[in-house]
Amino acid sequence: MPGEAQAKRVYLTTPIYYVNDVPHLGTAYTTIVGDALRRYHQLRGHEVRLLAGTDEHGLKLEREAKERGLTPQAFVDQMSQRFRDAWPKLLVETDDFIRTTEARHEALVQAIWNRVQESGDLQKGHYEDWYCVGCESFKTEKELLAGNLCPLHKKPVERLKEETYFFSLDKYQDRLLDLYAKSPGFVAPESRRNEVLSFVESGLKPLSVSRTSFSWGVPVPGDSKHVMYVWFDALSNYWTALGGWESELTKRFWPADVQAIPTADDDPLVIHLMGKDILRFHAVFWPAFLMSAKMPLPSKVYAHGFLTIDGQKMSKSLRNAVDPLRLAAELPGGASTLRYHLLRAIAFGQDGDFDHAALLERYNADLGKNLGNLLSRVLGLCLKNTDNTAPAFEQAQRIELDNAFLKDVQASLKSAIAHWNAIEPHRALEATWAASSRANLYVDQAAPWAEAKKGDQARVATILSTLIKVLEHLSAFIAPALPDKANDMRSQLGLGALSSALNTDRLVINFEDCAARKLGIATPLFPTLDPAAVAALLLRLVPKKEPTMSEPANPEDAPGDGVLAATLPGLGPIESPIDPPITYDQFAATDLRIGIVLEAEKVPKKDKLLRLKVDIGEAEPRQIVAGLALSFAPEALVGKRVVVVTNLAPRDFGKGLVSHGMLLAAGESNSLRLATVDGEVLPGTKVK
Ligand code: ME8
Repeated sequence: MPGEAQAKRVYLTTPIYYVNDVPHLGTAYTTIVGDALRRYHQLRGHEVRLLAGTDEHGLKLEREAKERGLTPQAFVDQMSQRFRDAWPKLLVETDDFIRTTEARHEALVQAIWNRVQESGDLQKGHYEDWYCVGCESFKTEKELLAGNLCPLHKKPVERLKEETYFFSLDKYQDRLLDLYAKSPGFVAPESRRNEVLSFVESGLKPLSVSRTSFSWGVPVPGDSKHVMYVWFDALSNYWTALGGWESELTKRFWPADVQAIPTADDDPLVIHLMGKDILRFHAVFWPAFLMSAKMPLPSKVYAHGFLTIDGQKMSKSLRNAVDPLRLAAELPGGASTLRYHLLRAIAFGQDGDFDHAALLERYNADLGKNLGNLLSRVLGLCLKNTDNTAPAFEQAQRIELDNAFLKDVQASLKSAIAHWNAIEPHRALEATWAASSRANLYVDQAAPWAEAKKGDQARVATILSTLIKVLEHLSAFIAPALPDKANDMRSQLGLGALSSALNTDRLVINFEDCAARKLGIATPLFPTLDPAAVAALLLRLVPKKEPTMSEPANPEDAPGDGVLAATLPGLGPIESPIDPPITYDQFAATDLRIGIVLEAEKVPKKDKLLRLKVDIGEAEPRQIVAGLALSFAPEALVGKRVVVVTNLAPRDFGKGLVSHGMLLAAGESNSLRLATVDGEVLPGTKVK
């Protein structure tokens, strides 16, 4: 029913990502979900807007720029561009991309600040607490891990003491609780809502919202000693990007109702998407800032789970991140395959482990053998039986078998729509693929080849036109996840590319009319990969585990072999070709530091391993698990200066034994010699 859709307005936002590193699969995930939802709403004829952007202020970025010898502005300019360039490669279309260093943003954040001040909610004072620069957030003692480590970044927090403006967050406790009660869908999913409720119920304290110890931020109006706390600045982007109070976009996309409870069908929905790590900022601080500034609230904050690798959060700082652009470039089916896997394999809202092998399995099963095969089979049958034409038919010709099939497909597609509406992409795709599986079953049940053999051309035409009709629907229903493949499929079905138009629902389910139509040229949409191709692709895609001192992947790879051993006295040269050249930047990506071994002990039941505590100039010594036991008595290592690779992803040896770095050494595993320096260099000093 094309008339059914009221021009619902939906404003979707992704987090604006920190530009201290390049996009990774985690940041791509939220962005892809945002894009899929945007495409879904477009197909429904809704007016939709997707905002992405970059978060460019704060201590973390100021420090990062300094380390690279760049001004903060030059650094963020470079890095923001990487994000802007990345998303289209993942078939993400955004309507705007905001940078917090843009004048359009800064001026409006200051205007919001002024309104908060006018409400009497900002007081100057002094603050002292622990701060995680990675999170750009204060931490209570209770939240920290042993050794004063941030639970998320596993890095030491810093003690901060400075003059600050406090925002009266406590004043908004009751209004926030009222909001969660009156608008139960404001925080989603449900499990996260409870988490937010208990945080707010446990009592809110004034929040420090300005900093004086660095200057890379939006200046506080009227007090140039202070810059705004990066989260005050960052959260405001969702609103500043629309252009301020008077702009047309604000009027169309930001609710007018201060309580954020959509009352009319025509009210816009504002949906903030994010990971669970930053829910509190969005569900507590942001609405409180808006309440104070007497501005309307968003409709929903939806926090999804983490993508993990081997059970650990995938993140820039833990250095275990997967590069989505490389995956999109290497995978059969390109970015669409990656998008489909992420949207389908991870239950939106929950954590999900990312696994390359599972991705390829899913490609073969769902895309190749299910949907791709359905399309090829039906087009093949049409080529053979109906002169590559989708035959016209009359409803009356359908028999019970056909009607039962269409009833099931309709139920699945309706369920897909309900799941897209509920922001459950995994379920929406599951339902869509249920329709595809059902169609494959129908091909077998209806057996058009048998009808052709009997010479019943009319029956063959009915079966094939019924299947073509279902394929047409599938080509639209897969589009939010696989936009380019949806159009390839349509072209094979003899249809034009999908277009969206306001108030026109392209996901209407209607199997009735079917005029005869010439079909396109059939080519496999998702050619399946044979086991050898899967193995070869995995070899290319899966990051090789760094060979560590502790457990080389095979004895030939023992660290040091062929590198320094040739120069060791008593050992002849070892045959090992020099690796291919790398650029200076690739070399510089390895953070090598001088460390001093403080403790060393054997690891029970592991002949080769020693567990070391190494001082590399951090607040706490690092634990490093190294394969040195055949070469050194533990006590012989204590006090030694060593060269440590400090930015390797942590390696888990099981039973809680995690190594946070690697030592450099040369030689055979039973006669290793440690790389060291020839003087009293301080721990933490970079090795260049
Ligand atoms: O927090 N799995 O930026 P950020 C799933 N600038 N999603 C992940 C992920 C993972 N392993 N890792 C990151 C910031 N993400 C602030 C936001 S908004 C006003 C300011 C995604 O670069 C997820 O959406 O650290 C998470 O919330 C976000 O990236 C954090 O990005």
